[in-house]
Amino acid sequence: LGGNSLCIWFTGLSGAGKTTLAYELDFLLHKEKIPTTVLDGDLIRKGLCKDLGMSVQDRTENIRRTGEVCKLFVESGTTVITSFISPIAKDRQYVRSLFAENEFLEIYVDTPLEICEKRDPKGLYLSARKGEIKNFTGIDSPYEPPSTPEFTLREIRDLNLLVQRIVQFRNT
Ligand code: ADX
Repeated sequence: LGGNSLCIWFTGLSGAGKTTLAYELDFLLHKEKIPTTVLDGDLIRKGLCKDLGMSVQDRTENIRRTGEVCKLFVESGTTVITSFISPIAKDRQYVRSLFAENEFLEIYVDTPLEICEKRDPKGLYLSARKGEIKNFTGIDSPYEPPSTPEFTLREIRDLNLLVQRIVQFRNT
């Protein structure tokens, strides 16, 4: 097939669009004959990480475990696309450190809090504002934006350019 397998790491607030983008990218890379899989925080937290909550320490462990799983996928020849808030910069840095420079891509889904909160697809922001959920990212728990992500997506919904650049990146 040519090209190395990648870890493509989406980060951003809840409701930013990470999961939607991850599955769209998965579909488009499949069309390019690149073997891929998606790891989504909501699903990982139902299985592998079901013992973890939303404290900063538990989020760190969630990201650490997920990073190790990503490493296994990449080693076995599958490009892995993740969708986790992953709010803490040093946790994302840890995952990055598991990979070679040409294997890891951080994609910041830079949707402003106001828009995420307006979308509120799961009603969680409303609950957080009412104080029913504690430690909600962006409300009473931190989000540290990436300082040098490989890509930043703001209002982009046309992923074809991103796909082209990922295909190029694979061949570096
Ligand atoms: S992370 O911080 O550890 O990376 P992860 O992406 O796995 O988070 O899970 C985030 C998802 O958990 C959100 O999309 C949301 O559905 C749900 N969730 C539940 N409680 C919280 C909370 N306190 N803060 C953020 N998301 C929460």
